[in-house]
This record gives sequence, C-alpha cells and structure tokens, in this order.
Amino acid sequence: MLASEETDKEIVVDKKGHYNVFFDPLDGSSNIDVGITVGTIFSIYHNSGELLQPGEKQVAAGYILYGTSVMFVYTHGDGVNGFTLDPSIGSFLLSHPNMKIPKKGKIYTINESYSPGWDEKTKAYIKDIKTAGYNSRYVGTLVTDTHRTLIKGGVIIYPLAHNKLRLLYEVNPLSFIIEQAGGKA
Ligand code: P6P
Repeated sequence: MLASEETDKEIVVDKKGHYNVFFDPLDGSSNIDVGITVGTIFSIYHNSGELLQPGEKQVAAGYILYGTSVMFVYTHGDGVNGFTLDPSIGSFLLSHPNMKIPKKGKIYTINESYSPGWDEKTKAYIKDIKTAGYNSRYVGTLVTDTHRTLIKGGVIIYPLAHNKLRLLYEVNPLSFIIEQAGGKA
C-alpha cells in the first residue's frame, strides 16, 4: 500500500505485497517558488495488514533532497548512508557513508514566531541555548532543517503549540534517520 500526505485514501497496489510506504512527496512545497531546498520523505513498514503502525516498526526510511545537489539519504536500521546524484552519469554515488550526527552542535531550529504559545520549559531552554551562544537557523522545510542538523549537529524543536508536523510522513522517518545516525528524537 502507498499512503501519500497529499491523498486522503491509501493506494492499494497489491494486498499481498510485503511493504507499506508512507511518503510526503514534496515537503516544504511552499518554499518551491522562493528557491529554497525542498525534499521527498519516505517511511517503509512490513505489510502486517495494519496500515497504521508505531514508528519503531519502520524497516526503512529516508529522504531525497532537491538542493544545491540532489541527495538520497537512507537507513534500513543499520546506520545511515548518503548518496549524491552525479547528473553526468545519471547515478547516485555513495558520497556520505555511515553518516553520524555531531555529538555537539551550535545551531537550534525553531519557529520563534510561535514563542507566545511556548510552554515554560521551552522558553527556558531556548533562553539557555541563546545564552550559550547557539546560532538560529530556520528554513521552514523540515527535511532541509533535518539534513543540516544531521550534518552540522544541533537541535530542531517543534513545541506542541505548533501541532503541525505529521507523525507518519515526517516525524517517524526523520526520527529514524536521526536515531540511526547516533542522535536522539
Ligand atoms: P511552520 C512544511 O509544510 C512543514 O510541514 C515542514 O516542512 C516545515 O518545517 C513546517 O511545515 C513549517 O511550519 O508552522 O513553522 O511554518
């Protein structure tokens, strides 16, 4: 079965198929016409008959990033590998083997415009990391903000006040990637 963030019903390809694939075909699409990197996110589960399964049941997940280069970043539960498209030969080459998130990062990502609705813990934490000299980066495309965090380290925060991220299409797959790269989600 295929379940796209953009369609209401799942698409049944083969009831006896082995896998279900959830995907956000174009995360951050509002950024397309302003030239900011967008991406496709996918999340794969065994077809257990149940479409909705908890995130830890994912067997593979990853994303394709359409940015300064086209990258395919992927895990099947045995670490994370990144591939970069070489347009001259039309193939993805293993450019980032065994990706690991830096232990320490100095970048935080949060939509500050929502701060009036933040809980006290979030307010205190953001104040602390600003005092600690963290730099703010916010692209507004989760897959792009996640890729930067995977490469540079740091933290992405979406307090409940946002209540916007999609568990199946965004949070589960990107959390799987970050955890497999040695981070926490
Ligand atoms: P806000 C894109 O629509 C998306 O789901 C994520 O890619 C992005 O990080 C988020 O919404 C942006 O939401 O409320 O901060 O503008």
